[in-house]
Amino acid sequence: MRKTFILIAGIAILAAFALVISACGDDKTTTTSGATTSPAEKSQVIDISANKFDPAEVTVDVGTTVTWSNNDSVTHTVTGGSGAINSGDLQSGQNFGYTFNEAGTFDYACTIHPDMKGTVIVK
Ligand SMILES: [Cu+2]
Repeated sequence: MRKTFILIAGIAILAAFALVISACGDDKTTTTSGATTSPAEKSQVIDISANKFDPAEVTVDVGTTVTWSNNDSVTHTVTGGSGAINSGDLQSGQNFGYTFNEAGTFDYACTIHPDMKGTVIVK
């Protein structure tokens, strides 16, 4: 009678052990799959509305693509960077993208509204 009880207790302990080990195994699998990440693309959006670039000044990493989005009701341009950046006429609803592959400070403006100015700092 007593031996049977010890045997049952032993089996119960072994079963509990097996459960803990399998639970640990599950955790490990979840952690491994959760750690998988894809590299983030570098991008920055600048909104154009109410005759303003918003934000007017941005700091980005080398290789970042900056996209200007004309959400205004009138045509603007994104012109500067010593001529490197030139969107031409950007109609309402149009976007213009430029990838900055060199570090530096790039000032730009709208040729239609010279008061509209912005700066992209690339580091
Ligand atoms: Cu403009």
